[in-house]
Amino acid sequence: MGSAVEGITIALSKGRIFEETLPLLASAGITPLENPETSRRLIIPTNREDTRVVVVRATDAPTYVQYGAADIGVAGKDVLIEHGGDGLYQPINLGIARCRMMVAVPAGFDYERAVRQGARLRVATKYLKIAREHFAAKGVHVDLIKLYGSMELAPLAGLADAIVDLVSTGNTLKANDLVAVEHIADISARLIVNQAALKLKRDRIVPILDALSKKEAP
Ligand code: PRT
Ligand code: MG
Repeated sequence: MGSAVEGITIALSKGRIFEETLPLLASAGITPLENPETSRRLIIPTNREDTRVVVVRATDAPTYVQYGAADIGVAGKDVLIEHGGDGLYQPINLGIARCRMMVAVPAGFDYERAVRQGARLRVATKYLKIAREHFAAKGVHVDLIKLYGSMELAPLAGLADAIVDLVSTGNTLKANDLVAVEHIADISARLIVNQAALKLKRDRIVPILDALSKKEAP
């Protein structure tokens, strides 16, 4: 359990997760003392001496919590599906960082027709597991191409026929002449807790869960 044994360590990614988690932490009486957007420090103290925030990549939050390097973390449902739930307790839907997992194609591409005709689609995505399950359930044959970001570029550059990606405002799709053709899932961020930490540090973790549960999404 490393250095996390004594206090409470919370894993957050910078950007929308950090910003949208801040008011929730405040309701639990926790205020980080630095902003990861402007600070280069990866371990951020809080107003509570026994509580710190570690700044991780969004996709790494479940890993830190799974191994107990962080006791608590916040991760998108997308990240959790791809990671799998090993060693994680997922008690609360925080209802923040909301978006939709979608299939998108270039504006001129007749997706329905391609699917009807049983064409083999090339699909670029960061979300291999979600995409594989989605197309398998539909009985659509796909070649999945793993990317690490900027999925919107793939159809434009001729790498893929379609993408599976997150959409919130839809502005990125629009700016790249792509249209969403299928909704796969609604996504929001979840609180995750290390199962062993929940037992060993119950007295300190449960009040945090209680405070955040009061804000739980419907
Ligand atoms: O950005 P970075 O490569 O560092 O990491 P990340 O993309 O994994 O992290 P971050 O902070 O961008 O996202 C963290 C979590 O926020 C994700 O795991 C999602 O659960 C959630 N979330 C909510 C989103 C979005 N909305 C979102 N719009 N994650 C990504 N996007 C991207 C999307 O991939 C697309 O490129 O934003 C673009 C589309 O946005 P719109 O508004 O133009 O539709
Ligand atoms: Mg991002």
